Amino acid sequence: MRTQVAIIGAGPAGLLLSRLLALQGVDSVVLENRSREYVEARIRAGILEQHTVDTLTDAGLGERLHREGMEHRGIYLQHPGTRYQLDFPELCGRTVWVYGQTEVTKDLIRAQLDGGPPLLFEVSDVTLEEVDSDSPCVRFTDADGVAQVLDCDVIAGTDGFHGVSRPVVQAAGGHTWERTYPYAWLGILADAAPATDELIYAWHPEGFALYSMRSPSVSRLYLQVDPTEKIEDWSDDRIWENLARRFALDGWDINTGTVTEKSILPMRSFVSTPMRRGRLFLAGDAAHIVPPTGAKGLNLAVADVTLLAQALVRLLTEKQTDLVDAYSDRALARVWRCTHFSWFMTSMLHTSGDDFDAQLQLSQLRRICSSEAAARELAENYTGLPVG
Ligand code: RFL
Ligand code: PHB
Repeated sequence: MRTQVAIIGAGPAGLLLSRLLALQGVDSVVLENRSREYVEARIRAGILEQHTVDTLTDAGLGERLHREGMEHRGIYLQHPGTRYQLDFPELCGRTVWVYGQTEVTKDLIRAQLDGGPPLLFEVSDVTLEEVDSDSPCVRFTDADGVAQVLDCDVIAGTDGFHGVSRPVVQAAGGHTWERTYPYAWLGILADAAPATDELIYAWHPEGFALYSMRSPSVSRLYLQVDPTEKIEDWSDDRIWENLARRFALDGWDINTGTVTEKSILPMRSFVSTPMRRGRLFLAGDAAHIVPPTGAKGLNLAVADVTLLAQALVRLLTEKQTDLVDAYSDRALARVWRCTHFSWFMTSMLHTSGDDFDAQLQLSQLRRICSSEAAARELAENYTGLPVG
């Protein structure tokens, strides 16, 4: 088998890269170790920045997004007794969209299987070879158990945090930074109409809570919990009681409903540099992880592959290396901005039990709710800074 770009991993980064390359006449093959059903069922991010929506729309993937997605003009920041609305268009001229990563992935897979480049599910034993040469290759076992070799010009490592690509880059030298936070999120999906028109980020002495949604009839809610908590110890009643307490506001009530999914997610920041070794390029969670408080993970993956697609088109069709040479530094500038913003939102909203920390957090929240400059800084970062 031969292709121009071998793409490892069919998450949003790999699938969108394949699509962007195809639109520019560059061919690729996507290799995914899980099944289509598994990939389409994973519940993850829910907020798309304006640039993500624009990128998907320009790539011909905006039809269902614009029909079923919900444009949000802001968020609420809450601390006991106060719920304050940040108006994004007024503060920075941009909005965000609520449209689940699951739906983005389904749209991308459908487009790929409908006449797009090859996408192979359930491959195993993926190994990357000769990445320092101009003709690397990928060895793998296909879904029928047959050993295959995929020769290519470039490999894109879009195989997420636990993939095989990042270790290959790091083996040639590099650096990683990591911060593990002393809290986790307990997330639920519920058949309940959201009791809010926009997301609520709530500070509470018992811990952070986030009110999000997937549709007019499905809510997505999160509670800060200790990372050692076991999901079996959280009955639905206990979860709803905690949510009701942390979001409490006079004259307002949460909407409860059947819980259809619940899990506990660890939170960490992680950055791996460089994002390139020879003809192997990393993008998305393969190179970096952010805690979800800033809603940045999926959007960063889209920003990476937007830059990478431009760079690879220039390399493979114009034989110019300037953009691939600049890729890692350009991508990392945005990665660090989003890493900072995600850390900032996480640090401002999660309680540690320390009263001094709590007073600083409340002071910061009051500042954002009373200063247009402080609110604008949050709005610009939340809605996404320009890619480039
Ligand atoms: P993905 O989505 O992890 O996709 C990587 C793909 O590579 C496959 N893979 C391999 N394929 C072939 N060979 C191998 N050896 C392979 N190893 C792995 C995997 O099966 C997978 O299909 O990475 P990508 O494309 O970079 O996309 C990044 C986003 O998925 C991620 O940043 C966000 O979902 C992060 N994230 C969240 N972000 C938010 O902004 N808000 C959220 O609420 C939110 N919740 C989450 C999340 C990430 C989670 N993970 C990774 C555990 C909740 C969870 C549970
Ligand atoms: C979500 O809807 O899953 C979501 C929204 C905003 C965040 C994190 C997760 O900051």
